[in-house]
Amino acid sequence: MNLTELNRIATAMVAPGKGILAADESSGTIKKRFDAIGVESTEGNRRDYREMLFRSKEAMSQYISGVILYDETIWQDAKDGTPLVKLIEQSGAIPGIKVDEGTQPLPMCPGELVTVGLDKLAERLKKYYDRGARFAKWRAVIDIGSGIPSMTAISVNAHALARYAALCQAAQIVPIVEPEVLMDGDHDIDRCFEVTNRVLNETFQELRAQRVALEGMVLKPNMAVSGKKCAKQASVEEVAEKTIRLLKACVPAAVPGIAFLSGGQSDAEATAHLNAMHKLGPLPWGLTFSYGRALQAAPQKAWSGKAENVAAGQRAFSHRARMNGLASKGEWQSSLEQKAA
Ligand code: 5MM
Repeated sequence: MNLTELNRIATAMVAPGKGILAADESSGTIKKRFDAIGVESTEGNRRDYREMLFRSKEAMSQYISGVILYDETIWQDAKDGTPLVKLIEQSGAIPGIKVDEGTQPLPMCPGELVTVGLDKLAERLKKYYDRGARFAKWRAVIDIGSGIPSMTAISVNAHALARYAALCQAAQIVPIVEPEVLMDGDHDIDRCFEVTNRVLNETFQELRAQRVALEGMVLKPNMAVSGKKCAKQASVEEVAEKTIRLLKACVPAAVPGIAFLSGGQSDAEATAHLNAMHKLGPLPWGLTFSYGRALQAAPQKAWSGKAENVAAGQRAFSHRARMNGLASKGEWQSSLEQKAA
């Protein structure tokens, strides 16, 4: 393992002003997104949509540091025959790959899930590296509800995250470690804080136990937020203050960067929260975005599957990427959104 090189890539992934595009929707998830805009989820339509994003010159060259791909996409070519991975590299961004194989019910723990995909992962990582992937992603899902999460679910998911991260580093690939505490439910922000605290502590304990080099990874956590159905929604300032307090308590300064998931927040909320956190600096790690929905909802709507809308889709993507790029430096203002509208 070349740790200097892993650290160089991890640092580039969280460079100020830039963040990660999570375009690794599995077939089921992208179908849901396409259903919402009335587009059939065929292999060709998925390719055309992602090609539109990766050819968005302004977004990709100025605000996107890396792209997380799904297995289908990493092997696909653009309409002109250029591999989609090459389009990403040519824009100056780093290609990455989602390597988990989704979730399964966790035995003896009703309502809880464990992420799977460790079998043969070493072989798959080698193929992805040869294709150009320089980082990977594995997402664990922790739900908050009555009597859950159990320590069993937190512990087995943390164990799998660390096993994955060690395998990535051995294959010279930077692991994005994503333990997502879901924001579905009616819990308040303090319950989210308490559960995320337990999840992050357990995750770092496992990472250390399995000898993962913290300097060669990126953490992708949820923010401390109120559950979507909670009657009292925390303010932007409270989310920023509690999230930074949580991360400072749990994430060692050796970790080069933290890139948040958006988790179902609106585009504007995800941007405002990241921006507000940068007002609380200096911070010991790079802090940026690795959004899926909060970067793609607007371009999906603008594109709607029509070739004549490609330029509009790219404009919408570039706008959200720019807003989040500014937020990753604490330089975003809500008036910039109104101007664009
Ligand atoms: C883009 O969505 C990713 C893949 O999800 P599925 O495996 O369910 O299709 C997802 O892991 C994503 O990378 C993160 O949750 C961040 O995306 P959001 O939309 O939460 O920012």
